[in-house]
Amino acid sequence: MYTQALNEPESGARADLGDQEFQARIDAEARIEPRDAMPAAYRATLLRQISQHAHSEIIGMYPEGNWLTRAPSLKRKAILLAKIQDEAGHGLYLYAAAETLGKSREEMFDALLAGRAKYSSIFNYPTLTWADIGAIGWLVDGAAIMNQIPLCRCSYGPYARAMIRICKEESFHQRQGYDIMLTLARGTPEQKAMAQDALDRWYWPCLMMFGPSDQDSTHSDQSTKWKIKRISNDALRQKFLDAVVVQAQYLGLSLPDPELRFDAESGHWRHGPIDWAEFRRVLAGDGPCNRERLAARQRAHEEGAWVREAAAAHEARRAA
Ligand code: FAQ
Repeated sequence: MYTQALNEPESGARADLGDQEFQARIDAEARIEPRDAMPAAYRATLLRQISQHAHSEIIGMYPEGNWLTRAPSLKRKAILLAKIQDEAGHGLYLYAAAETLGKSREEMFDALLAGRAKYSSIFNYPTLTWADIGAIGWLVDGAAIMNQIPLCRCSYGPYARAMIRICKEESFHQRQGYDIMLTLARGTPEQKAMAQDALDRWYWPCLMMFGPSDQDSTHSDQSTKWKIKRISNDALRQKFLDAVVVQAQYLGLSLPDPELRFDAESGHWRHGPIDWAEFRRVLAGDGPCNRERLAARQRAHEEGAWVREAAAAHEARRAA
């Protein structure tokens, strides 16, 4: 049985599509729009992924926000401020895209604040030095772009369209991070050591960002059939690694992966074993900063209550 979108379908939209007919539309590369009929499971999968993605953008502001007051120059501070504001915007586009599937923003916020919703594992790691801001831009935004470019062709229209602008902004984020790393790597021996230390700490968590390996990924098969996912977790991780190895070489930094090797037959770099136990621990809420991130978000929500109340009062007065 299919659920209807929140609103009645516009004339012409069919609520009675069968599974095969829906799949045929997907196979023909049709864009699914909010008022179209869709299987309940397709709607639920999108809501899960898009809301997790939105939460990631919002929680993702915290590790970088930690360095806003300590950026090494006015220029670096202005760039970092703009980047963090972009992340807030990405969260808002994504919440708006998720709302078109029939879930309210308040419900999504509640799930995040109550610790029921997931967000990307990567944002549960600490930013110990300024070089971490470089590593986040270079590697975390680099991984995010790798994952998000294929999402611009996702079968669900509002998500795909949101991703186009997000990817453009992520490219600037990636470049600013690499620029910080380049400056540090070409700086004093202490600065270069700081860049190396940041790379050492962010490399493995970034490889984990792409999600479990394909054989352990619960949603990949169905999401690929529905053209929500276009490239598998492992294939994206591979593309990321191939890019990062060359970029690290240019920086004169080494990857903390003793088993890293070039496979001449396939033309790809191969990483050593990923510590999936650590990944599962972070997902279960026991990463280095899970509690801190959630507490910061809860505090911000409480402290922002007066803004929501003022906006509601203004709207009520305007309507009257
Ligand atoms: N962290 O079956 P799969 C950014 C969960 S945005 C936490 O493979 P799926 C911008 C997964 O949810 C970064 N959980 O799942 C920025 C599922 O759990 P569930 C976020 C993870 O959905 C930069 C279970 O494991 N990007 O960085 C993770 O097919 C700098 C099984 O996994 C997106 O969200 C993880 N890393 O594939 C901001 C992109 N990986 O729901 C600030 C959109 C997996 O059954 C500063 N999302 N899980 O309870 C996606 O592409 C997909 O959802 C994947 C996972 C690829 C993340």
